[in-house]
Amino acid sequence: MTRTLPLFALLGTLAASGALAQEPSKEGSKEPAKAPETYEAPIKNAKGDAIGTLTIRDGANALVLRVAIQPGGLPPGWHGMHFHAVGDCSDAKFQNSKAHVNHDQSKHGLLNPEGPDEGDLPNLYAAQDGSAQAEVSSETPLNGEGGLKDGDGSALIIHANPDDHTSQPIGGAGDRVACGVIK
Ligand SMILES: [Cu+2]
Repeated sequence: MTRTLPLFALLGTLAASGALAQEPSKEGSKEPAKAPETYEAPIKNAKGDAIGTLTIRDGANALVLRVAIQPGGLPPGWHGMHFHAVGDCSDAKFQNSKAHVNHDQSKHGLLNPEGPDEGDLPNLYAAQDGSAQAEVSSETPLNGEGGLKDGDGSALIIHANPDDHTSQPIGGAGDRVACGVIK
């Protein structure tokens, strides 16, 4: 008895410490699974009419942006699309949204060796009827430091022309034709 009792006590201690050691590491290694935050806002043209919707889902690895433009919303063809620095779509030329989100002064362009800036996104293609559907990802977060929902928010801007993804400052994308506030 005097020999077996300490053995049981020892096994019991090991089992208890093993259980204690496992639980915190389980919780600490991964965020508990939860649905990504979803943000939705209208996209408006220069007249202030809603032409579609932007939906952002913000996950641990990437932000996923979905753009849905209704028929008649855009001229057919390719359109540059970027996150601009201020969540203000109140003027007809959308200049209040300022330049691209770009905290580290990178060059513009997904295909530029000195880029991209944080606002850069792939082009959006509008069909013959002026509608468009796209889903793209970005490493720029929705929340937190450097996120799209910073103090003054951000804007999704759709341009008149395609972005060549290399030339400065906006890849030749031209006028700003549609805008959605991200705040
Ligand atoms: Cu732009």
